[in-house]
Amino acid sequence: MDSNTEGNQLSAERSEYYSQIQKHSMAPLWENLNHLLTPEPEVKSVPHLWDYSELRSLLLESADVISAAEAERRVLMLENPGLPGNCSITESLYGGLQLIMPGEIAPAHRHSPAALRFIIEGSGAYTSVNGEKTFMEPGDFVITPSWTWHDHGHEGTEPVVWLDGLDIPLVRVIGSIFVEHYHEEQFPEGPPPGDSLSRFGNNMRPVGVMPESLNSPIFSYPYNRSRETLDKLSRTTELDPYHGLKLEYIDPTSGGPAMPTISTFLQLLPKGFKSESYQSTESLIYTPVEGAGTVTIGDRGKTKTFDWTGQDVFVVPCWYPHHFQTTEESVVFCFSDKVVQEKLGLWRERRGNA
Ligand code: GTQ
Repeated sequence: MDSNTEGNQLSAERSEYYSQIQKHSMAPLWENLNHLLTPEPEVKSVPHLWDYSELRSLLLESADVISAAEAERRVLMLENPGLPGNCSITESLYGGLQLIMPGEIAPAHRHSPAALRFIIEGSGAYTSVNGEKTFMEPGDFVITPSWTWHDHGHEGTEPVVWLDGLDIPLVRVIGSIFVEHYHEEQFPEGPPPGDSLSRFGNNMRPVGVMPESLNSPIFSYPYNRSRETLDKLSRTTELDPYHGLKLEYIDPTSGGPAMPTISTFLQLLPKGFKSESYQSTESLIYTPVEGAGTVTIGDRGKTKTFDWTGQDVFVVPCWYPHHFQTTEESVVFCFSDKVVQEKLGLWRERRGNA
């Protein structure tokens, strides 16, 4: 017998064995070890950019297809092309563009996954969290903590669009998905609009009150304040070669991230800035607010460069090296699963190509 025949026989013997053990819901680790434990992360999601100017009219058309009330949430999910049918923008996170038209109400519900909103266009719409309305302006960052009642409404005159970011894939893999619908269209009005920001958003807090939630008690981080902070700091702060000037949204009562499962950032990249190559294990979803530039994502030989401008959305999957180059002063919002990875001791980064 030559060695080839011997090999074929062996593999026939093995595959017979494999089908035997499969009947008992067992499988050979040795056939899987190499793809199970890889020297470095290998993910299915791929770098991708959604060009807002290209998809905007399609998004607005959804208002002719279905009402917010019927849809419950009229959202076009941003599905990563590497994860078709998965309702995921990355392995751990969900992204979508939600549209609300004047006069509409997206009815009250609550769910175990947490949500963030980053406002893309329009004004006059609000989200109500446990009865506190937050009116939303482009660039505002708004949170809906896990299991809080929320509905959305619109008292203005133009379409309003925001980017939804949720931790659905993460919560789903653990299994802990719950949803409940409120018995009325809207949750009863509670504190006046802006109440949480007044109480907790000015480096002070009401005496005797210590929120016990894992979330920031602030539901809205208005763009004008964050933008002003970036502007002031940019005049006196040395830029980080990898991040430019990058600030994290925090829970002022703990100093930690605003949400327990999603990290959120706003970043200023000056005109003509070229960042150094950077990679980390968090998967990142970006949406530029102002400015324009490019992002190059991937390894030597297998890189993709995307042109971006305000309102686009793009993804940098786990462990993809990437760098930015701007043609204008730019402000970019991003969110990721960094906080989860850090809590589990799994987050890593690599600066430069070393
Ligand atoms: O606004 O509550 O994009 O429940 C997906 C699920 C938005 C929301 C989404 C949701 C919401």
